[in-house]
Amino acid sequence: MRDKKVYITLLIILVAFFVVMFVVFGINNIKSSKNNTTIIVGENTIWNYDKRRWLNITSRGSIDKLNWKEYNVYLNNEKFGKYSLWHDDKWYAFDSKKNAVMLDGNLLAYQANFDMAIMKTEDEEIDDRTYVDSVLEENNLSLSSQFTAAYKRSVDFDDDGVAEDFYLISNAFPMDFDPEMIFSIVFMVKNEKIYYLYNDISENRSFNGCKPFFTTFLDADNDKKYEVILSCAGYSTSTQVDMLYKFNKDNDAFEIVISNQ
Ligand SMILES: [Ca+2]
Ligand SMILES: [Ca+2]
Repeated sequence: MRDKKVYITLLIILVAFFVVMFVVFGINNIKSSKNNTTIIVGENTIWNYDKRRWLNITSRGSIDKLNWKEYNVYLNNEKFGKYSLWHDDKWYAFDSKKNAVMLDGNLLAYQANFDMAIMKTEDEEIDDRTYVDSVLEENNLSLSSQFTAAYKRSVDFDDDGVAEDFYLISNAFPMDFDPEMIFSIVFMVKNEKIYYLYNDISENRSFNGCKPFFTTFLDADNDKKYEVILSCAGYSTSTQVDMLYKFNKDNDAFEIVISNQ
């Protein structure tokens, strides 16, 4: 009799445990699987996220379906407002009275069934060259290399209350010097460890290479973990590459979730 009571109690505890687990994790899972968004990056990239999958939208028919919808528009990482967008050879914006509005700056726009967390960050000067020098050295590049872009952004990317530094160095498209190698390197430093995002090094064939820039730090899929959109412009502006990176904890490394190339 006593044994039976113990079994029943254990069974009740077990059932209660599974019910709680389902309520906590199941509901969160169902909620997050319903997140969907369309993100526009510059003139060359449209990403769609639905049912946990990212897709590039490239066909004319699919792009036409996005026309005249209202988007949350950001320019140079600053909130610009809600505007209808229309795409022809590039994106055009219109206010609620269908008056044309100038899009002057790096465009990021999204439409989503959630409020996207987009971090406000700014390029900062690199005052301490320790990590830049160690990255140059590690990639067999001269420590006296000149740059055409060199800055960092401080972002609490993993939300632990301490900012990580994202460095960007490049000598792509040099005008007044003639390096042997053209390089563009982007990396994060956390706890004195270097994590590469982008590392492109090639011989100087004049105006080859791609100059990277941070488009934005954001939580694109609303899973409460930040991603970063890194873009890269070739000498001719039609060749912009846009890449969405997330940090893969299992591999302890950044990985590209989706890219337009
Ligand atoms: Ca942090
Ligand atoms: Ca995320």
